[in-house]
Amino acid sequence: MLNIVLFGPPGAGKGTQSQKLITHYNLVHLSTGDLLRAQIAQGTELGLTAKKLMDEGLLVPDSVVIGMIDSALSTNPTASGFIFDGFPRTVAQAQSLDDLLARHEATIGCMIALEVVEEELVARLLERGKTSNRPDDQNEEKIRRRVHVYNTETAQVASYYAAQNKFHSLNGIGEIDEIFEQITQLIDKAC
Ligand code: B4P
Repeated sequence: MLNIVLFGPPGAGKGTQSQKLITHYNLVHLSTGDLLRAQIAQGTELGLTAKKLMDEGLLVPDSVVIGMIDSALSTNPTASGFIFDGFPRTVAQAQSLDDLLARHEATIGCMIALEVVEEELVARLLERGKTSNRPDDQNEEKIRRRVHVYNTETAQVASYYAAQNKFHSLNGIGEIDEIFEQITQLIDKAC
């Protein structure tokens, strides 16, 4: 089983690269952002709570996203592996992911972090905001808050995986296909 955490700040290219990786390696894509947006679209109580936080660029509670990942793992018992995109975003989420995978006798193979400077992130997300209909992409102040939340609450998750010798990072600026090529080389060598 190949389980990969794709990591990086908002707009680093996690969702973009995940789409290519799931085809290349025949993996299941688990994006907590997509799962939350599906709840919002269905108008569930969970979605209503999450929407308020997401629109402000804040994280939703750990218990909510961990519960979603738990059920997604259970509903894909025959998967040959998973790409975790946008999860874990806190150390508590990372610990829970290890526990959940252990129940399925699986582990994370590696974390791959995409490094992109803040001004490029802001430019990309404002550009996406013109067509994405995502309120969190349409306001520079909210985008910068998301980057701040990443720096203060999420970046430390890298140390969690570094302590297990599973952390790898790449420059996330450049052509999408070239970055994909570098990610696959890394996965084939190290994960
Ligand atoms: P996410 O849905 O995870 O959104 P994201 O981080 O903004 O997107 P991503 O990083 O995947 O975008 P991509 O680079 O692919 O999270 C949204 C919100 O949900 C969070 O703020 C939080 O509130 C909540 N949430 C989600 N998970 C959570 C968790 N685990 N715990 C708590 N809360 C959680 O794309 C960005 C743009 O860049 C695209 O337009 C793309 O075309 C472009 N792009 C990509 N690669 C490029 C390249 N190489 N060059 C130029 N442009 C590129």
